[in-house]
Amino acid sequence: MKTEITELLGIRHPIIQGGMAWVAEYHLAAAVSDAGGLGLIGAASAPPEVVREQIHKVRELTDKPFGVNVMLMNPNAPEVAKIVAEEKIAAVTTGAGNPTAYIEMWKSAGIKVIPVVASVAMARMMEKAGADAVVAEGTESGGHIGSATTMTLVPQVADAVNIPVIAAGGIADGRGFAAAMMLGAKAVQIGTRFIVAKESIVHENYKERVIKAKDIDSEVTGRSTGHPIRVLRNKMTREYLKMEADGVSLEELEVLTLGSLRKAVIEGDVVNGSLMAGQIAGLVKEEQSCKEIIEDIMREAEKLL
Ligand code: TUI
Repeated sequence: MKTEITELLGIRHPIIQGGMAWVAEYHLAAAVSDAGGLGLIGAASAPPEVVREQIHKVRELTDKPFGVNVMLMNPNAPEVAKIVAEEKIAAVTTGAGNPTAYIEMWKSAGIKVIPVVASVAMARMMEKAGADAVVAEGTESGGHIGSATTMTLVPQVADAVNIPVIAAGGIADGRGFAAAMMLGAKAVQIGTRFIVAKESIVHENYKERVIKAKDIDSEVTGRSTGHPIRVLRNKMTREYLKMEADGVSLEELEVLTLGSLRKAVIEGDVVNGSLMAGQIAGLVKEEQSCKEIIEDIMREAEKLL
């Protein structure tokens, strides 16, 4: 399927991978790109030199285009942004902030710039700042979220900007893909279904929680802190939400979440860890290769469209 996004990025299928912290490392990024999507390294809070190593490792595994997601709340973001420019990767996506300060540097390195936005105002601002496309990410997504749903956000962003829009949040199969196209998107960003990919290094316990998740197993922690995070319900979320309701301090809440994503992804601690996943986890039923996932979605979507 050819769209403005496949043309912009030089990829076969209009599917980009979410820049998931800890999850989106080089094995997953290379596998998604090799399968014809756009794979991404999620820089998250990794030290800048680790991001450079990850970029080099993707290049050893594939000659296809790939990107890096720069998480702007990371204190190291300025250094990561510089490394990304030096490495002249194909595309950058950004999350959890405003990337305006870096856009010129990335564009002059020939990098396609695709900020993730959660509002029409931010999408407009990014178009003015020179972005090549935007990801409109609905509140169904896992991790750090805005408040508008994918169904309401995508058509409003598509009407507001002249650059192509990529839909994210709640999409995991060909039906979701086709619906996103109907809303005006030119590609989709998928996270949760790739957590359980064969090439994903996520601990088996975490993958099992995603595969066994039901429609109502999604929870949002941290609404009171201004940094809402969508995860699957467990002991950590029950304790967190109780402490939040009791009005405990930000510092105490932070102690509970600090390192909790690493605990889940690497150690497989699905009791105390942070199981970031989107609301669509209930639809994700099996571990498949990235190639199988992408081809499944495209086959179903092409039939529907
Ligand atoms: O960034 C994400 N999702 C994420 S980042 C992440 S790592 C993390 N861990 C703990 C605390 C915070 C982050 C896990 N998941 N998605 C993209 C996204 N960006 N969603 C919403 C936004 C966003 C929010 C505000 C984008 C721009 C924005 O603008 C604020 C401003 O500075 O004007």
